[in-house]
Amino acid sequence: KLRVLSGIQSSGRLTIGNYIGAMKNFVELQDEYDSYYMIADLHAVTVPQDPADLREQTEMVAALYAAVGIDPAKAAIFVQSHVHQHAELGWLMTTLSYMGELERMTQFKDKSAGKDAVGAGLFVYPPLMAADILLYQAHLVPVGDDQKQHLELTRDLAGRFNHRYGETFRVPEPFIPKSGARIMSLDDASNKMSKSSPLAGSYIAMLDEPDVIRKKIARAKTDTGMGIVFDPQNKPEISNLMTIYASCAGITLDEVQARYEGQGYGAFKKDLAEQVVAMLEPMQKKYAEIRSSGAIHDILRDGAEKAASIAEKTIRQVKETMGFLSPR
Ligand code: AQP
Repeated sequence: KLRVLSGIQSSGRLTIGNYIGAMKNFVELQDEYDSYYMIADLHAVTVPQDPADLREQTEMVAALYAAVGIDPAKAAIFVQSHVHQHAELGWLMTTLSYMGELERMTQFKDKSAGKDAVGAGLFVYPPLMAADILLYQAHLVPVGDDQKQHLELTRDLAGRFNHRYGETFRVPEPFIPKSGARIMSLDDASNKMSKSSPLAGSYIAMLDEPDVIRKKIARAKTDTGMGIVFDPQNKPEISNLMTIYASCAGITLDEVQARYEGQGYGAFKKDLAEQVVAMLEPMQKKYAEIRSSGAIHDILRDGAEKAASIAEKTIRQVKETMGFLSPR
């Protein structure tokens, strides 16, 4: 079986962007692939996190994985910091990285823009992500569009390592959805919808209550024109809402457009809210069940065990190849 690895940071409340761009594919790939889905808590601390919040968010992401349909019997669900090999290979990948290529990463530029003090962890986020993927010799990495550049770097680092020390890592391929790979913010369609945004109105959290969802969508920005027409260049806001609609309803953008021909924004937004609610409600119900059952800790223990057995094999080989003296 080919292998898949991906993850989501426990850095806030997951949004429908995270679901549509990434998690939805996690679920779809689990039947065909040997799948590993982690909660990236080591990545989350590249920006300051309150300890109690971090614990809660980590458990929240884990339970959401299970709630959206990732089956722990098929896929390993695990916490990144439970498998210490991530930090270890992350360091080795950092030593393989160049300052110049890390400085070119747009996520680093975005997250450090305008800040007086920028954490070094933010700078070395991409080599840690490379380690996450390469540890499992993953063939495929399902991600949203914003992670494409980091994946390209991962491929470069794998190639560099193989070239310098001999064939060791599989060079992974990205798996990016054709539609919905970049859900934009509800209040500014030039920005990505992001779970760490301080503006709650800019995103729909997967655990937002139905009435909150309805309000947020009613207030979502739209242009002054008319018509439910998919045109990301000239009508970025309505196009973004149409993308969300298509994904939630499981239909194409053309079908959305046809369905709302001649109708106004008001009617469309009302229906969109109901589509989002209908998609999220069963997940929220399952989420509540999983959280109250306490089952998540067993799932994470099993997941980490399964992940660590592969990660340990890779790190051993890497250290041997690089010339680290093995303990006797
Ligand atoms: N708006 C989005 N549209 C589509 N996909 C998205 N992803 C994130 N936002 C969108 C995808 O979700 C996965 C998890 O992302 P992450 O937690 O590793 O960090 P991120 O990419 O930086 O996402 P966020 O939500 O914006 O987190 P914060 O705010 O903490 O930085 C990835 O596959 C990502 O592409």
